[in-house]
Amino acid sequence: MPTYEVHYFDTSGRADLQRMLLEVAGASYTNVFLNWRTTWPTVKETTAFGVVPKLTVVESDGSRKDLYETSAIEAYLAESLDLMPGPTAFERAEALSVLSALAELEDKVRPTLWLRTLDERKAGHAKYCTETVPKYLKYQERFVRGDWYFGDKLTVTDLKLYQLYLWYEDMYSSYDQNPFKVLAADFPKLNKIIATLDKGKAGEYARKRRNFGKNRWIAKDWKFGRK
Ligand SMILES: N[C@@H](CCC(=O)N[C@@H](CS)C(=O)NCC(=O)O)C(=O)O
Repeated sequence: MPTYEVHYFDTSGRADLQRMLLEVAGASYTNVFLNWRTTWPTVKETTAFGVVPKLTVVESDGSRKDLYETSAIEAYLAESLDLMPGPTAFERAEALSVLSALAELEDKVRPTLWLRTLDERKAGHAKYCTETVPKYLKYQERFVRGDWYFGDKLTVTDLKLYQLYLWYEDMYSSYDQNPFKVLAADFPKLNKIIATLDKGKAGEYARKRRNFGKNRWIAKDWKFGRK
């Protein structure tokens, strides 16, 4: 069994699902934290595309290889840790399609995070929660084929959904506005997946090893900030 290193900043961000996959599969991994001002400028020049996360795979003979780009790392870990559906390449590609659609929904909120005034951010988040999220989740709810997205097997798609839910908890729980909860009646299958994961290893990861306490949501300002 290889071991893994997740190279990223000391926040959940784009490494969240990768760490969750490793935790749920019981794989051995370490977080290698980068510091934006001290280590990152030098490390940046050593990376494939100038950005992280980077996943380092350390084989049992000590050899190492590096993988970049969030979606590629997630797909690789899902394959390697038996968190892809099957039995054919088609179902695996379907899983990637679910990940792509959920990542698109996640990306839709990013511009709002950088809006300059409090009123702009509040309005941006309100529109996102009430208009954008329901539009996307309607189709996600239809896709679910059993207790999990792909029937009776837990896959990376379920964990991606849970990771998105956790991000909404970070941002919206202090105002009781997590759309998964506000719109619970519209998304029973999605909420069932979330509730099941919350009780298991993914929930334990979320409660004990996900929040590094540095980059936190500042509710009164509707934005993330450093401690
Ligand atoms: N397309 C990349 C984007 C990664 C990305 O934007 N990473 C940010 C942190 S979330 C980063 O490395 N920023 C540092 C920089 O741009 O110098 C992916 O999906 O992994």
